Amino acid sequence: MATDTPATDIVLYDIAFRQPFSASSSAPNPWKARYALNFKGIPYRTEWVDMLEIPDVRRRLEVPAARKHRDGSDYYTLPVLVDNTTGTKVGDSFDIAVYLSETYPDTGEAGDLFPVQSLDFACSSELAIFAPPLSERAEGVDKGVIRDYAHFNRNVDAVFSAHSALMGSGMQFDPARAPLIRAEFERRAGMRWEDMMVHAGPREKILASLCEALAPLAELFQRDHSGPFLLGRRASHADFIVGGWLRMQSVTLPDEEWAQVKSWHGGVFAKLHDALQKLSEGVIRASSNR
Ligand SMILES: N[C@@H](CCC(=O)N[C@@H](CS)C(=O)NCC(=O)O)C(=O)O
Repeated sequence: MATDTPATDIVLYDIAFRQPFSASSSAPNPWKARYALNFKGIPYRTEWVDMLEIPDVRRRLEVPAARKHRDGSDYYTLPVLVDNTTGTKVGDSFDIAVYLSETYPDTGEAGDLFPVQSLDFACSSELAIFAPPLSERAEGVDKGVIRDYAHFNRNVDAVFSAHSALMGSGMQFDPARAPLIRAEFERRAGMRWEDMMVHAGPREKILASLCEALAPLAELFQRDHSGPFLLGRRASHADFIVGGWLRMQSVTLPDEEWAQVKSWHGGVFAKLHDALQKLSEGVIRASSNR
């Protein structure tokens, strides 16, 4: 596990791909949390965790698994946020955003992470099955606006997860660790890495399907033409939910495919991704020694 300077009381645990970690960092859920932290302007440092060490790290932190594997066993994931100023540990990106909003309501100039807005984006029922479960808290929150964001999170996750074969092959693991990490993915899927890619079908077809599935989401971004965010010039956690997946695509897709994604639907996703560069600085600055 590697630690970035500077030392602060708040630690974000993220997946270490290959060096430099800041450039290869491409797991969408840690990115959602990072954007939320940077939006609030809250100082923190990043702990980079090897993917195969996530279970140990989470057990050591005593943060229960947030997901289950298909065989029912615990699926340990990141991000985890440890806030030593309040003695709180949060093990889910959505819960982290809610925690930051509640614990640091007056921090940052940009305002609340969860402004009221209409987030009526629902993916098709075929894609809905790909949505990873949300945390108990996100499933159960009773506040109207947070519930809307949780619903949005689930639907955005479903669309991108259903097309994750596009990104899987481009994940930039440390070459020394890649065979072990691939073996772990093979164990989970019950098939060889190469077969997973073949099984998913031709890339052009997956790209076309993703483009179509993103059309209603793009429409939401086109409601306010002052852009680049859903609420025009004002960012919110909904933008970070989409932005986390765009970050993954920007790192893992071949250049020509990423260029295609950026050209879809009037370039709304390109504009969002570009605007979020400003909120990526935390990791880039904190990792400048790498
Ligand atoms: N609902 C959780 C999902 C977290 C999640 O699935 N994290 C992925 C990275 S985006 C992970 O840690 N994967 C590790 C693995 O597959 O071993 C959240 O929002 O934090």
